[in-house]
Amino acid sequence: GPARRTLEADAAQRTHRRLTTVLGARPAASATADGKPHRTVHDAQHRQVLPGVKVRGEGEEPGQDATVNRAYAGLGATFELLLKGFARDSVDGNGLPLVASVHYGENYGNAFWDGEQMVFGDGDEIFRDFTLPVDVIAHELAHGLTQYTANLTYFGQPGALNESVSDVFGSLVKQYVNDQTADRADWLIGAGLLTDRVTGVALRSMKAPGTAYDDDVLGKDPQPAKMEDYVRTGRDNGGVHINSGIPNHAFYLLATDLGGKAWERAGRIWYDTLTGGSLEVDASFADFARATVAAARARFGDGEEHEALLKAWSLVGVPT
Ligand code: ASN
Ligand code: ZN
Repeated sequence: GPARRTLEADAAQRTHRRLTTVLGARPAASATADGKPHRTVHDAQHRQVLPGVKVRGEGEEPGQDATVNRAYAGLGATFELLLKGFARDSVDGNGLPLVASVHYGENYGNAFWDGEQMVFGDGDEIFRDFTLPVDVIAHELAHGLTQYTANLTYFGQPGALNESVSDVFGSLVKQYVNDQTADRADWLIGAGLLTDRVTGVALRSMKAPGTAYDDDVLGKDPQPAKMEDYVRTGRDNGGVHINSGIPNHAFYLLATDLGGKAWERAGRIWYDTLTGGSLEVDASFADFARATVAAARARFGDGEEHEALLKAWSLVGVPT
């Protein structure tokens, strides 16, 4: 059959990634730090050259291209959750303009954050247009949030945490735009992205990692939900899109145990952990779990959040 497909970073993406480390003092106020989004969407016109032709700027009316309009709206939704949910002005906390390029490459079956902007392909025989699921848009933008905060190294456990944080904020943005409580959310990442040639419902499931697809071309969803099933591999940057299932499931367990809007308490604990400055760039799952416990205590005291959090990490086999 056809070669197995994955969502690993490809060579083009590695070339594009220009990771910067942002350390030290809070940046000075910038002209764009005004509590409003500053979005620009470009059309790469099926070439692999960035950013491409500017097609929609902030405040401009929607045009005819639904992909452009979805990217613009997805950037806006992510900006809004950061601002309203966490009082953060854009991904850098300082009004960073949000830039996306759509129609990247020919039959390009992926989307990515290149260190400076988001990039979306139109898909192929396996994946549809990557702007279709708002959680995928938010996932890519959340890579920017992580870059500007904990800057988790994209390999092994810190890499899987980097991936998981993007899934968490991706899912939270979807729940926020749908005004959904944790019990009503589907906890899928990329629902509606797979074409009808693939047997599956999404890219990943935070509720039931390992069950999103099972298909001749894609193979079976390889995600574990707990430490005893942790996958040791050199592929996919040491399994960053695989082992992210473990912290993803811990977040799901916490959010559904607490109930209500997931961004208000579970999401706040993850946000505080990511932005609090105590995480090392090479944090392990256990380091991250302990940092969430400290963040929960600082934010909510020793109440039900703390108890639910210890239970969630214990259920996935990560020590706190
Ligand atoms: N879409 C993938 C992601 O955001 C691309 C990558 O970075 N491997 O994780
Ligand atoms: Zn990612």
